[in-house]
Amino acid sequence: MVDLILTTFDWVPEMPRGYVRDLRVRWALEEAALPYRVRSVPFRDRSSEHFAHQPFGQVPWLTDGDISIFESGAILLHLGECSDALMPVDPRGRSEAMKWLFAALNSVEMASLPWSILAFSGEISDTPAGKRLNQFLKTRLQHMEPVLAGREWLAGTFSIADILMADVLRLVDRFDGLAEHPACRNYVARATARPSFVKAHTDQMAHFAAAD
Ligand SMILES: N[C@@H](CCC(=O)N[C@@H](CS)C(=O)NCC(=O)O)C(=O)O
Repeated sequence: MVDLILTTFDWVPEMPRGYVRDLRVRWALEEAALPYRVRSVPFRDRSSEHFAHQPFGQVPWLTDGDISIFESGAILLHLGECSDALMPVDPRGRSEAMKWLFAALNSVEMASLPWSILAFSGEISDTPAGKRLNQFLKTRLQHMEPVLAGREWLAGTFSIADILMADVLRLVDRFDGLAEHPACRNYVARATARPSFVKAHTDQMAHFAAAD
């Protein structure tokens, strides 16, 4: 019996396809070869049941038996406990993975997400807010650059930290924000060349296309 059920929207507009955060969870589940099912909830009419699982009315969430988890970082930490393919086994390696997982969300994504929103609307280079966000992101990328130039994966072996960091940087790359940071760009390229990413991405694209 499959206990792991990943919930995402039934449909999203073209623009976010391939970037909806259920992809992080699909990617981790594929890396760990854990069996799972994908369930859809309406994008347009969000029910009280939806808010009971995800208090912001967003996706994804994962149920593991009677445990329901929202926040992609928390879901990946949960899955990291289930599989050595997602977390180093030694305490030092696990601590590295956890630090970098939080760094991806709290230090990089907190700069990259507002940057991406402005980059998408073309307001990065010609508004004061855009220029400030550009500088903010640049300082984060400048510090990631030597880290990623010096190692293949953040915690030694591939882990949930890489799923989050690569997915966060992938969105920056989409708007050409890694042009001056080749180590960050190469890291995204090697992470997204992994068969588990390719499968997760293909499955997400097919899922949303099926609803058109
Ligand atoms: N911090 C949350 C963010 C979730 C999130 O932003 N989900 C997006 C899809 S990627 C969403 O549901 N957007 C619709 C909305 O905010 O109404 C996580 O990492 O799980």
